[in-house]
Amino acid sequence: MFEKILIANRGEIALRVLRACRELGIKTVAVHSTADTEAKYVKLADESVCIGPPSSTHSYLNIPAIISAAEVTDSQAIHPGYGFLSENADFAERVESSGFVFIGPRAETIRLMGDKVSAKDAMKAAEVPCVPGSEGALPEDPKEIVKIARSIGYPVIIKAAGGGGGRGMRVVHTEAALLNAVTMTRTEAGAAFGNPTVYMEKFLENPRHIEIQVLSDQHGNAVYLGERDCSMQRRHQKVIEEAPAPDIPRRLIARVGDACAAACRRINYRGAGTFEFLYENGEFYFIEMNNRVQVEHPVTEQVTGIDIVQAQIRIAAGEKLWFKQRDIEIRGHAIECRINAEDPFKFTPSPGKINTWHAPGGPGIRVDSHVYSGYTVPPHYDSMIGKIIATGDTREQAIRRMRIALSETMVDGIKTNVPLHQEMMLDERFIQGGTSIHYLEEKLAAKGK
Ligand code: MV4
Repeated sequence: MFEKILIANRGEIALRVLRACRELGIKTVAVHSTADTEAKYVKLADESVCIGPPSSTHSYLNIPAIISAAEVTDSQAIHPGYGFLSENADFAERVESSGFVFIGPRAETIRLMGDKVSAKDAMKAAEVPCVPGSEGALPEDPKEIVKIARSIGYPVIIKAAGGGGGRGMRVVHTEAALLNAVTMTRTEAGAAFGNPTVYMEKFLENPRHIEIQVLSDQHGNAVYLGERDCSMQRRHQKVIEEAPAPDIPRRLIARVGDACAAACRRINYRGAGTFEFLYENGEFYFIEMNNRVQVEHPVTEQVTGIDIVQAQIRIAAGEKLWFKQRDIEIRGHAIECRINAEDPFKFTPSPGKINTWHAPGGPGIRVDSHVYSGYTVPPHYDSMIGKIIATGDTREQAIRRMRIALSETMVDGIKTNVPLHQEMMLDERFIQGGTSIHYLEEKLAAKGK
């Protein structure tokens, strides 16, 4: 096992990784910008290194500074968390060529999955169900493009190979709008991702976002840890996640989960990963794969009892998976509310000093947050200040516990989205479960009228 790990991230996930390291008896190095010098997780780490000014470009995205920090502290491995450099193949490569272990997939895998066309090709070859669409990238010939769209049937969606997470896509409803949309998406993709390649899919009008968590070791073993429902989102930012997904037959999950684990074995995947699917009319359609630990990983941990961050570390250190698929049981139900420093209904960021922070507690409540009374939320980064995860025997119990937890949560000094979550936990359609990816935005739009 590693003796010392450098955590190349900040905020709640830096603290989450730190806790995993401590439980495994591994020393930690926190790297931080000058805006995070006073952060509690920086003090909790065994060592800390300042890697630059507040702007993430010059600190948390500063590859040479992070590699130097690993060198001067004699770290053996680097955990990238989520966001920042976590899915940067060049970073993973530089980490490994400098003699450190990157806690994540091989650079080659990150590159494969970063290109959504090659990711989909790989998944198709592995028999993971995909959205019907073009065979790989769209050709140049306009006649061919029209033909492909006709064979798929409108509406279609044009997506950038270099995009993902909702960036670089355009929905097309008619043949008249097709070629212009392809040209525009190509131009934007070239500018945004340095890659004008686009592909086409059938546009699914009202799907749910269901994702499968996997773990895959370096010895050919892979398992899936069930699914998460992340349909409750606004502008591609998830707001509430849960596990298991309401009302999806377990045999369907088992079928798609087995396909994901098989795909991991086939591509020799290393570490934790997430297969993102759209789910509509009882069918799963693969869209993208994420190569990192995700914000919402705790709901899976709560219902499986498996510590995903510790698993990432143990797999990176070369351990064999210590359990089999048949050992994994989904028990109870977990719901996560992301707590953001923002106006609860206007969504404008609300950084600043938190005068009072009272975290909730009690049966089934987990709080993953790095903030405390007196902490100042810097304006330079993501507005998420933590996550409340409520677990119960049933979904109803998890919702009841979340309502109580939200009522106990006191944040004074900045605005948070706690009132939005309180409203959601009383929302009839949420309580019913199984809403589509459009539900929250439609609800907010209706309220605005
Ligand atoms: C789609 C889609 C409908 N049909 N693809 C958006 C994020 C990116 N990961 C893929 N996205 C979508 N791809 C087809 N063929 C609808 C979306 C989409 C979406 C997906 C997941 C969660 C939220 C979303 C919000 C809007 C659109």
